[in-house]
Amino acid sequence: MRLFAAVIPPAREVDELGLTVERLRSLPGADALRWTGRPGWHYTLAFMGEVDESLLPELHERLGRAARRTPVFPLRIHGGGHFGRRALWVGAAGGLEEMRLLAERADAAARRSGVGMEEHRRYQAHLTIARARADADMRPFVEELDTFEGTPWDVAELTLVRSNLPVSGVRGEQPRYEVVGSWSLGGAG
Ligand code: 2AM
Repeated sequence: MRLFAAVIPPAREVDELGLTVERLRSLPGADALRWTGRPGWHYTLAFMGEVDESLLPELHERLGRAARRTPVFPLRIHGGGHFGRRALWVGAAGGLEEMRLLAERADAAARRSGVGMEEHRRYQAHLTIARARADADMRPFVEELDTFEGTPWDVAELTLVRSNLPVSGVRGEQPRYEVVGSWSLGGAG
């Protein structure tokens, strides 16, 4: 199964972001983008790709340990950016150092469980809100996001998500995400 570890923002913060994304979708050029589905909004910590089921018990154990070793930290949705001319995302602010640590620990947990992880890119906390099929000018959207500042929350869980890729062949259909595990961070209730 195709898996990744993530931080999932709470409903209230997702609602706030939803209002801003609605506004972005009314800007010129928005129709050329494929907007990601709000139920799937997440900050990826570590993308694992296809993971053999036999690795799951150890993976769960190690992710639990990675979570416990990382203290609860504050986070808020903040600003935005783009990767090339194809991906538009919102960023984060607050406990970015703790978030990077959690991402490294999730990556190490997967690696040590036998998951073939890709080489690290520099960790950049981002939540993808739209992708472009062809090169697009993301700047007007990023400018609009510049002043976006979400309500802070405490990140208290590391979540393991399964991504079910669309099988319909319908253009633009989104993957279906399913939470398959979650672990409390250190000190979380
Ligand atoms: P993205 O949002 O920047 O596309 C599920 O696919 C999640 O894992 C997405 O948030 C995606 O990041 C992230 N991811 C990281 N590396 C990936 C890869 N090689 N293939 C697909 N998704 C990847």
